[in-house]
Amino acid sequence: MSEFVVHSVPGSPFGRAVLIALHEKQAPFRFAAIPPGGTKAEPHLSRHPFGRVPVLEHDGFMIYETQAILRYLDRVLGGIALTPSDPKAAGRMDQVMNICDWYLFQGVNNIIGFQRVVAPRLLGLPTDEAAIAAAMPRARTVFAELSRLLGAKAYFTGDAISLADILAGSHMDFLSVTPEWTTLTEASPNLVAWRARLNARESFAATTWERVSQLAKAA
Ligand SMILES: N[C@@H](CCC(=O)N[C@@H](CS)C(=O)NCC(=O)O)C(=O)O
Repeated sequence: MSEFVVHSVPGSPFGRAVLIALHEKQAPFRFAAIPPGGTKAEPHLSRHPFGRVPVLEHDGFMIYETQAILRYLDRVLGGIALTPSDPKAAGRMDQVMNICDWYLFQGVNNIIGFQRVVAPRLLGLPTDEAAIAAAMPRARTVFAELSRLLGAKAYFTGDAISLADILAGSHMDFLSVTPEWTTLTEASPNLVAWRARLNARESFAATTWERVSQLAKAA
């Protein structure tokens, strides 16, 4: 099997989802850290013209967009299946992944996560409390809907982890360090238990921001 190279930055929830999938598949990979400011410059723009992460390189094949990468990995790698065979469960998986891209990231994580974590920690910028307050109604809707879709199940599609849990779990874990997490999960203890279930997995433990930073330093 040719080498899997993940071009990303430590801390990126999208990048982490790819690393989690590789761990779930027990596939070796190399983490190629992009230096600060490097996402909007060459050589990264040749990999990803929109200047974002992650990008996966495999066997001369370069692919970006996290959902596409996750599905590619699930197709080319053996081991644990990360897509349910039942069409309804697979449909639910796809739905949750799109909720992650369109509603959980856009307008929630890219505001609350950015203002609480990225701005102060990485950019030395003050937190814009008004932006966070404005994002809360949408965040409440997203959390309520994810809680409803999860229901009493262990994972979004049933008893087994799927790509939906990997993508949603990565974003939710990023948000869990913000003070808003407690407010947002007050009415959804199932999401809190689900996150604990995910964090107990080796794939999540091995891909925390700290662990990926260590990987980046060692590369
Ligand atoms: N639709 C893209 C979104 C990727 C994305 O927005 N990644 C963020 C980091 S989590 C990013 O690259 N931000 C711009 C930057 O870091 O310069 C995907 O699914 O891969």
